[in-house]
Amino acid sequence: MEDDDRSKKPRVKSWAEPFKIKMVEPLKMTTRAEREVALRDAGYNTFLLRSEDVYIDLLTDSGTNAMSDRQWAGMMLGDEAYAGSRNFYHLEAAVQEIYGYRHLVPTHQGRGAEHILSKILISPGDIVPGNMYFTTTRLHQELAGGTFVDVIIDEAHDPKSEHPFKGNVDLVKLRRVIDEHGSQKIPYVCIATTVNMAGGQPISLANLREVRELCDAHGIRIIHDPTRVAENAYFIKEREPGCEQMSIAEIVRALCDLTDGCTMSAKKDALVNIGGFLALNDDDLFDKARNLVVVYEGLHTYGGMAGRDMEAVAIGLHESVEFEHIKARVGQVAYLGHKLQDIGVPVVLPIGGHGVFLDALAFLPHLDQDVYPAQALAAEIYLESGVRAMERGNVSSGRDPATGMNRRPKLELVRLTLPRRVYTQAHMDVTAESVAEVHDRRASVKGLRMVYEPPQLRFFQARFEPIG
Ligand code: P71
Repeated sequence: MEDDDRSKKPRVKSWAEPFKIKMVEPLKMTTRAEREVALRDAGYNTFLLRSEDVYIDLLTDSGTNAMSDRQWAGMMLGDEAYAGSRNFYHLEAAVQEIYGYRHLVPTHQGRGAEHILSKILISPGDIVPGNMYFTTTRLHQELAGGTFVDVIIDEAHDPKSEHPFKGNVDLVKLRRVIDEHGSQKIPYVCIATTVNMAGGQPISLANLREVRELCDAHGIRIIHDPTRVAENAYFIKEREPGCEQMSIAEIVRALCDLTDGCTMSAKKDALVNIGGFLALNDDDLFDKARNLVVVYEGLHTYGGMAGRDMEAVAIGLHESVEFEHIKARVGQVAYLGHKLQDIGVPVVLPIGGHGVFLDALAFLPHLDQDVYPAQALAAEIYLESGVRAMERGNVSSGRDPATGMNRRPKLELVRLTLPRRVYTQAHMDVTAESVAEVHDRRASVKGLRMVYEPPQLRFFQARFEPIG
C-alpha cells in the first residue's frame, strides 16, 4: 500500500555537477570579533580584505575558477618560447573554432584588450553605444576620448522586471543615437553577452540580428564582449523560441558570427585564473592591434600570458561550451537565487548567469544612495558570516565626468558571484542563511561615508567609515 502511494508521487529529477573533486583547499573560519577588525582595516571595502580573512569568497567569478585535470595537464605542456609558442597556435585554433573570429591578439586579461581596441578605434569626440556599461570597458572608451551611451532596454534597469532578455538593445534608442551623432562618430557598437552590470542578463539572438541589420545599414561595426557568452547561450537555449534544439556551441558561434570582433576576459567563461584576448575579422584592424600589443602587453604570440596560460585558456574554451558544465554552472546560481527569493530577500530577477544580485535599495530602503547602501550591505554580510560579496552600485558607477556628481545608478546592487566549479550546494545554503540573518536585522544597518576616493575605478581602493 505504502509502496503504491510512493509510486504515485511525482519524481523529482535531481541533477549534480558533472565532475568530482580531486584537490581541496581548506577554508579559514573567523570569529565576528576578528571580522570586525578585518573590515575596519579594509576601510569597509570588500576589495581591501585579505582573502585569508574570507570564508566563502563570492567577490567575483573572475580568475577564481577551478581548472580541470585536462587544463592542469595542458599547463605542463607550456611552450615558454618568447616568440611563436605552440600554445599560441592552439589558442588561435580554439578561438577560430569556437568563436569564429579570424585573427587573435592575446592580452594579459580583458582590460588589456579593451585598452588596445579603444586606442585603435576611438577618436576624441566619438560615441560608443552599448548594452549597459562595464567599468573597465567604459573607462578605456573614455580615456581614448569617447563617450559611452547606454542603449539597453529600460527593463534592464528595473530589478523587478522579469523580461527574459534584459540584455537586449533598445533599437529605438540606438537609432536615435545614430540619427543624433551620425555614423561617422560611432566607431562601433559594444555588445556584451551576458550583461554583467544588469545582473548577468542575456541578449537574444533575434535582438542581436536586429542590431546587426541596423548597424549594416549605417556601416557601423559591432564589437562583442563574450566574457560570459556561454551563459548567454544557455539562456537562449532555455528561453528563445526556435533555439531549443541548438547546441551551446552553435549558439555561441551564431552570436559571434553577428559581430566583427571581440574583447575577451578569459578569466570567466574560459575557466582559467588569468588571460584574455582581442579577436578581429578585419585584416587592417588586426594589423594595428598587433602593432600596439607589443607596446603595452608583450609580443603578439603571448600578449602578457605565459605559454601554459594560453594552453589552459584553449582547453577551457572547449570546456566552456559543454552543455552539462554550463547547465550545472547556471543551475547553481539559480539554486542560491531561488533560495534567497523564497526567504523574501529582494534579488534581481530573473536570476543571472554568474551571480545573484541583491537589490540594496529595496533591502535597505531607509538609506539614501549617497550613503552607499550596497557598499554597506556587502560590509554587513561579511561581518555576519565571512561571506565576501561585491558592491555594484553608486560606488562602482563613479562620478559623471561632466558634473562631478555621483552617478546614482538605478541599480544599487550587491553581487554574490559564484566562481565556476569551486563551491558546493552546502556553501550556497550557508550563504543564503547569512544573508537572511542580515535581512532580519536590516533596519539597524547604517550607511557609509567615503573617506578616501581614488580618481579612477574608485570602487577598488575607496575607504569608508560607518555613519553614526
Ligand atoms: C568581474 C570582473 C572583474 C572586475 C573588473 C572590474 C571591477 C571589478 C571586477 C571583468 C570584466 C567583465 C566584462 C563583462 C570585461 C571585464 C574586464 N569583470 N568585460 O565581474 O565582467 O576583464 O578583469 O579580465 O580585465 O568581477 P578583466
